[in-house]
Amino acid sequence: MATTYTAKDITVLEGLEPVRKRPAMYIGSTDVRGLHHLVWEMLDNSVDEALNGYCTAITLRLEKDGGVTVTDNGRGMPVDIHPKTKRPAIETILCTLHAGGKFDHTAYKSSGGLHGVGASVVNALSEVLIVTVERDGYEWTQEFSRGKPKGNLKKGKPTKAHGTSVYFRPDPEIFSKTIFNYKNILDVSESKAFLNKGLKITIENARDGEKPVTFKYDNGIQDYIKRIVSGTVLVNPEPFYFEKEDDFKIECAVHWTTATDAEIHSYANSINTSDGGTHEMGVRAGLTKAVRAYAERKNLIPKNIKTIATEDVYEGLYGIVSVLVMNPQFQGQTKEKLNNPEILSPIEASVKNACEAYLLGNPTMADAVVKRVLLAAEARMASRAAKDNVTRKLSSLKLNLPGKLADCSSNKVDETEVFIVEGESAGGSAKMARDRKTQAILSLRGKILNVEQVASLERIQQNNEIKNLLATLGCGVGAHFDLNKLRYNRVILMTDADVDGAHISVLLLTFIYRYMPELIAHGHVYLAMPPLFKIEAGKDVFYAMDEMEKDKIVTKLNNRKYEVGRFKGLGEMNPETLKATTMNPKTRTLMRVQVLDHKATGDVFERLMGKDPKARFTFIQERASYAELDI
Ligand code: 28G
Repeated sequence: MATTYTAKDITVLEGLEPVRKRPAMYIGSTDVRGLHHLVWEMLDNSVDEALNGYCTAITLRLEKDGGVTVTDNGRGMPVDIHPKTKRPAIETILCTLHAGGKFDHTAYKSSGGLHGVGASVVNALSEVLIVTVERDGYEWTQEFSRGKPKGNLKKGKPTKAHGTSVYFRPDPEIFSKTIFNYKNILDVSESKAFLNKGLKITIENARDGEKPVTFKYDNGIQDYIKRIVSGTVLVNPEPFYFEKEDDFKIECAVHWTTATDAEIHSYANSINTSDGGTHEMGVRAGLTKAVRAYAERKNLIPKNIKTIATEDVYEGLYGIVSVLVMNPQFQGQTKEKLNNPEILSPIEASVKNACEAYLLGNPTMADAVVKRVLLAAEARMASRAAKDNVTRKLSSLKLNLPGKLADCSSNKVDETEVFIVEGESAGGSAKMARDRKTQAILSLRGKILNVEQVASLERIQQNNEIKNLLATLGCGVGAHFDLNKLRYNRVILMTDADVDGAHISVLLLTFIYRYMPELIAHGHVYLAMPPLFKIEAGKDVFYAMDEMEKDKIVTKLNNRKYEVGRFKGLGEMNPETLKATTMNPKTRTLMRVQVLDHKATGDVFERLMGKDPKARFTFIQERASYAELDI
């Protein structure tokens, strides 16, 4: 293997005193976590050699004396004499802070954040460190204590091999605890093996007398994803796998499962980026675009689903993203987020292309994936509808509802209704008679506009009663009408069973018919049918909606003595009677307003609400005597 690297490429910075003075600044803490950073640092140095294609095997050995030995078969730390320091490169690497080659940017390195502190930090914080290098035909050794050389670099026996081996024993003056966690070391080592396909990592544990464990995964992250999804139901039995290297290297493997949660494990230069970052974002966006494009191309999206969202594609998705970048930018409190903006759109574009090709090439799996994604989209829409119900309730807390509205308490639009009543006393009775949970009362107490005589919607909307009505219904008006925002399932006009009552009903119906016709078309508008007569025969009480009904009842009473009373208005009825006759869904009669003939209806309204008051009233009286006041 040709090595053109020489000692003059090293940038010398400073000594190791600062590291021993403030260890936490370099390794995060001096507890067990910090202790393990020493191991990760060494392991990462070896992995770096592997990332750059010079190392195929790493051994990590827990020693009986509490130390650790990390060995790799890479190029070996350079041993030539540095022209400035006149010391061997290896000594400079281990005894100077931030010592690094000038050509760093041409190689991948796992260094970044806490991990990037260098072998010198490990040296500074170890009571003993012995480095053995095989390179340039010989074995070389040097020993250190607490960051200082115990002697010069020694040239040993000749060897054709190459590699680096570092034994270190953490300094008990620095660390509160110096016992390594074997299980933790196994786990981290295995993930490094998964992320570097073909790399052999062996863990020996002489300390506890365990058998060596070797990790080697020739299919890298594809083996890793298999492990992660084992035990779940797969939607695509073969993962989507993608790999590409130009300015940087990207590799990802993805399974869709029937699980409702999701996990993307992301790594940058073999370091776990648990907070994600630009690599993960690029993959997510690429997958979404690919699934969307495929589903659109194959016409698989039903009408009720507006669009496939990123979150739909993400549901049940298990994936691994691994990137290698020259200059990783780690961000965030714990440096566990990758922030290299330049990789985002190339990743998105290439993942999109590759995933779309994967879907097109595997139609059976692709259709299963699309089905899974559409299911998530449906669930999302259903939960949004449920949320809207809550929002409705919340919006009533915002006090933008009229004071004249006594709202109901239910969040479920489907079970609710609003009674529009006219007048103070009617409103009072209705409030007492209602079921608070499902029935709301809006009392209109001012002059209701005759909209047929007012030119613009703008002017109509300035009318206070209309304003209150619009705020109560919530569904907007005219071009802004949105039936989904209707706050009640039934809008019930409840006016006195007399000429004035009918007049108000017609005014309201005109407004609704002109400016929110969908409300009628979808069957949301009703007329309440309060009784006009009360017939008492001894203990029996009967109610009649009109003359005809009254006559029927009276005839049936034969020769019994009876008395007929006439309600002047809703306000006159006691709440119990109002409830039983007009409001209780179990005992009342409602009339649903329907438009059967638009042309005829328009004419009727014009006649009703036009300039000729005489024509208007005759019509109402005529019609009011019939039970069917459909328009
Ligand atoms: C055994 C414990 C951990 C290592 C190497 C190989 C080279 C090296 C190490 O160079 C200067 C700084 C970063 C590149 C590089 C050898 C180039 C040519 C190396 C290790 C230059 C140090 N020949 N293997 N350092 N680097 N293994 N394992 O530490 O930019 S450290």
